[in-house]
Amino acid sequence: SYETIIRETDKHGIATVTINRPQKLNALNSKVLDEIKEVFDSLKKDDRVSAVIVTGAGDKAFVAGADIKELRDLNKNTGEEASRKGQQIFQKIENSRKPVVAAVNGYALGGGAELAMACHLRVAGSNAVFGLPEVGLGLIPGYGGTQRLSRIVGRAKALEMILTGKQIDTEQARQIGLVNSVAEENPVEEARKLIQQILSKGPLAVQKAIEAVFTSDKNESYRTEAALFGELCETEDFMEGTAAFLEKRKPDFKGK
Ligand code: CO8
Repeated sequence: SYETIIRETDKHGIATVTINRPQKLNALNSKVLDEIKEVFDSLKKDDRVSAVIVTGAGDKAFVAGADIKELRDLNKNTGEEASRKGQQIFQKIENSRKPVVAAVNGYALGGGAELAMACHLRVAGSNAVFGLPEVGLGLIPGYGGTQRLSRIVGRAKALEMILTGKQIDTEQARQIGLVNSVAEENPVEEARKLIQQILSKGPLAVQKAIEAVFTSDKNESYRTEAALFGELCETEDFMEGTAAFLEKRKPDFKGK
């Protein structure tokens, strides 16, 4: 039983994890992160589960990012720690040897895009929106996004998205390879079809293939991302960026 997550399993052993805070566009507060950790620990141990779909509740958002209200209290140390903690939770998803597919149904921004990128594959509905808006808050992505986006779409496109914070739609995301396939109707059903193709193959080969593909990703770069994220939490720009979001106004950055 979870407060912010719904976990279901179908008769084929495909589990669905739904992030369930629709009134806040499924933003990731500490409770959601803790529950993502718990649910992936339990899915790993559950022999009835062969694959996992991650999606968001409601028809507007997959996940609209880390909860900006909670971000406001961070300083250099707690910012670095929070980033490391989230990175490690998302690493659990990537480290799953059961295939994990994100079914992106609406906004996947900031930490939400990072959550989708930590999944092995991504399927999107026609209303999906991807973006890393952190620079607009005086921040950088802190849940592995600076590393994973480059690996998925290449450094030039990744830098463009990270530096401008611009949002892209489903079709643009498909063109750059951020999305593997587009659902005509329901992205969860499309993810299920993709998973069924995978589950018809040799199960051990699928596990080893995931392990082989991600083997080079365990390096210091995540630690650096977290340290830089922490440094930014000490700046006036960060205070201004997050305050501006919550006050629903444009930020006035001073570069300090
Ligand atoms: N955090 C907290 N609350 C949020 C968030 C969020 N990320 N996104 C939406 N909400 C809330 C809104 O405040 C609003 O609440 P209320 O009704 O109480 O005012 C409710 O959800 C509905 O949102 P809107 O009214 O804003 O809906 P709109 O349709 O007008 O806009 C958007 C939708 C465009 C998605 C808009 O909500 C938005 O821009 N959201 C923020 C997107 C964003 O900047 N995300 C990045 C956050 S930073 C991040 O993810 C960093 C990750 C790394 C962290 C590492 C260490 C901690």
